[in-house]
Formats: sequence, C-alpha cells, structure tokens
Amino acid sequence: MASIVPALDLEREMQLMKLFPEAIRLHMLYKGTHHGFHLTTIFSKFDKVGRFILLVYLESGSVRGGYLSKPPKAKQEDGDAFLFELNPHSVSKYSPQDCSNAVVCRSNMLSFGGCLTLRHVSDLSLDLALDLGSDESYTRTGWVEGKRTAFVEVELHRVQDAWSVLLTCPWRIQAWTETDRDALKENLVSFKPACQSLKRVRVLLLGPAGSGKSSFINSVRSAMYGRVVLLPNIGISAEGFTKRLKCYDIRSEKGGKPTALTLCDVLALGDGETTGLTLPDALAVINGHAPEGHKFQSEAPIDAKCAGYRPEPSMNDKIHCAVFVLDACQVLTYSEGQQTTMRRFHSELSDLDIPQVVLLTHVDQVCHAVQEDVKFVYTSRILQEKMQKAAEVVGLSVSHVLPVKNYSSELSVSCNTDILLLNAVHYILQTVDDTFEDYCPPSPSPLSTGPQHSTSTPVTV
Ligand SMILES: Nc1nc2c(ncn2[C@@H]2O[C@H](COP(=O)(O)OP(=O)(O)O)[C@@H](O)[C@H]2O)c(=O)[nH]1
Ligand SMILES: [Mg+2]
Repeated sequence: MASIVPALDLEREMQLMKLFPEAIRLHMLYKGTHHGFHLTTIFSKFDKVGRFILLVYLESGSVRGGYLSKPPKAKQEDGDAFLFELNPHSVSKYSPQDCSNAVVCRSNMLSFGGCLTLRHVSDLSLDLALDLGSDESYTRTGWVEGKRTAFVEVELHRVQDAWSVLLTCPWRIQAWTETDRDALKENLVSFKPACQSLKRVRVLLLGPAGSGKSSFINSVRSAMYGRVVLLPNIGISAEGFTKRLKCYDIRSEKGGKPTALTLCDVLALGDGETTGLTLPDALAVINGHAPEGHKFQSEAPIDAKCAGYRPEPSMNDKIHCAVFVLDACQVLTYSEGQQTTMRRFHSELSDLDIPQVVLLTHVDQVCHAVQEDVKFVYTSRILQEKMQKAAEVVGLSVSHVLPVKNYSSELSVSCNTDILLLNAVHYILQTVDDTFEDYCPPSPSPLSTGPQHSTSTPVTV
C-alpha cells in the first residue's frame, strides 16, 4: 500500500480531522482507481474491528463520505456514524436521526440511510453506482444529486487513534522546559569556535525549492529574539525565491551582538544538473570565492571574471558546514533527479571534509501528534520513518538528521519549537567544532569548547 497515495489534499484532511473530538490518523485500506471499483473488494478491505471512513470524490470536486464506528454488518445499529461533506473552505457534518438505518449493509449495497449509497450494478463499466439524497435517516444533508451521481474516486480508510502511532519511549532524549530553551540560547550566545583561527561558523543551507531554508533562518532568529521574525525572503515558486547568496548573522537579541553563527541562503537545488544551483557554483561558495549578494545565473558560472570574486579566500570566507534542508512531506517523493543531485553534492563535500547534516523541516505536517506538540518528534513512528528516508536521500546516517518545525503561520514563538530549532543549531556547531579540531589548534579559553550545558540535555544522537 505504501506507494498508493490518497486523493485527499491536506486542507480536506484537516477538515476531516476536525470532525473528531480526539486526534486521529487515517490509514488507507482501499482506493478505487487502484483496487478496482467493485463493492465486494470494498467489503473485503474492512478489518474485523475498528472504525472506518468511506470517501467518495465527486466529479464536481466535492468530497462526500461517511464514518462507521464499527465494521458494517447486515443487522446492527451505528449511532456514532455520521455523514460529511468537504468543500473548499467549508465542511458539514450530519448526525443520524435513525440509528437502525444509519449504516445498512447488504451484499449488493452499502448505504448511509438514504443519503449516500454505493450499489453494485452490472450495466456500468465500473460495477459501482453512487446514489446521493436526503431523507429522515440523517439531519438534512440537502444533497440533491440523486441516483447515479458521477464520481472519480472512492477510498476506504481505517481511523486510528493518533496516539497509537507513538512509541512508548523516545528514541532520542531531549528535555523540554523553558530552562532548557534558555540554556540552548545561552549556548549559542557564548559559543566560540574551538578552532582559534575561525572567527565565525558559516553554514550553507542547501535544498530543493520550498524545503524551508529561508524559513529556518527566520525561525532561528525568531527563537533568539523571542518573537516571530518575518523577513521578505520566504515565498513559493517552483524554482525557489532566493536567487542570490545572502548571509544572515544570528544575533543574541534584536539589535544585539552577533553570535558566532552565520546562516547562508542560496539558490535552491534543482532536479538534475540543468536547473537550480550547480555543483561548481556551490563549490565556489563553499570555498569562499563568491561574494555576498552574488546572483546565480546558469549561463554565468562563478569564476574570476565575476564582480567581487575572491581569488584567495581566507578560512573565514569559506563555508564550514553544509546543511541539506529537506521537507518531511516530500521526502518520500523527491524525484530521482533531485536525489541524484543531493547525493552528488554530498559526495563532493565529503571529499572536501566539509561537515554535513540534514535538517528535516515541515515535521508538523506529517504527524498529527507532532502537529499538536513538537515534543513528540522522537516518539512518532511516522517521523522516525521520515528521518530514516531523509538520511537515505542524501546518503548520510540517521544520526545526522535533525527534525525542526519552522515558524510559518504562527505569530508568537513557542518553547518546544524553539528547543528543536536551537538544538539543531547546537548540533551543527558541535559538528563543526569536531571536524575543525583536527585542522586547527584549539583556542585557549576554557569557555570555547562549545556549548556549556548546565541543565539542558542536548539531543543524544
Ligand atoms: N508548516 C510548515 N511550513 C513550513 C515549514 N518550513 C517552511 N514552511 C513553509 O514552506 C514554504 C517554503 O518555505 P521557504 O523557507 O520559502 O523555502 P525555501 O525555498 O527552501 O527557502 C513557506 O510557505 C513556509 O512558510 C515548516 O517547518 N512547517
Ligand atoms: Mg528561500
């Protein structure tokens, strides 16, 4: 089933979730265009126990459906059943008025009163007909489509308790208190690279368009400032919004002293070698040749002729860590071209001994428990699976994958979101220190050996 994707878009899935008082998760059991439009096949997909949702996608674009609180049987009442209708920006729920008629199951039909009926027919190419109506069995649906309403898809989903997707013990240990957040902030403020010759740590964010690179920069700033920072660098376009090399200092607070961390945003990675950031341009940035503000152009690769080109960059002009930013919603569907590009970058950067990590964003959009509270990242089975896949996409081990939720729609910061973001930063800085230790003499100050944790427990990877 893994490769069969429900036709339900995220907006409608969220609408559906809201019909339940508790957090739920859907697991698809049947999809008409994949399994065939036969009533017997639908019946065979019901488990012996459990709750279910039947979805019918009408040709008109509306989605109608019914909820069954138990598997359908010839004679039984289902007082918890309900019908629903999902349309762009509106959702309606209809409760049963006659429980004995709420769900009716016969060998040739499955019906929710007289309002939604799937019938076996032999005169249609699909073997399945849909009748929609309105009667006394449910509160007034107002459905007027009538017999043989045209539909494009039918799906059956098992309804699961969202919490059952959680492990009993987290697989990484993380503390989630305000004290821990403050300690992580303080770690960043007081951080000095262990390598004496390094003034600042310059981190390059690499990833497909829309993966959340620019949002991460804003989110780390937000965590430091204690309020959501909105910069005009976020946007949705196929090839990405950022076209220039732009480096952002991370300050301890608004107008405060810059910390030793600089996050660099570049053109998004493309699909294959012909679009997006090219490997030679990325290497020019990593090796410190490209000036701040350089505009990437496929027809004009970075070379000595570029304005501001640094022929002999110092160690402080270079990039000290590459972060691959991947979207948890997309991680299973990145194209072969995108995956090849990322693995190629990973392999080239490994040859240069550049430390690399993977930042997995959008974690709030793949697991309802995590959406509720990001502290469930390390107990969510879904997230664990996505992190493994993210590691595979780039070619790194899971221990290098850091889940984060960027601030995207909220107007104020939250403690646990800050902790994930700052922990990612902490891990990146630690990785840089570990790598550069082999190249430079350590700085003499005892405070410079990386973040000082008093009460917080950094993520154990
Ligand atoms: N829900 C959610 N949305 C995100 C997250 N990160 C980024 N976004 C949204 O994804 C879109 C693309 O993000 P952006 O930072 O511009 O991607 P970039 O092209 O990699 O720089 C924007 O609408 C962001 O608000 C995240 O962690 N969770
Ligand atoms: Mg961007």
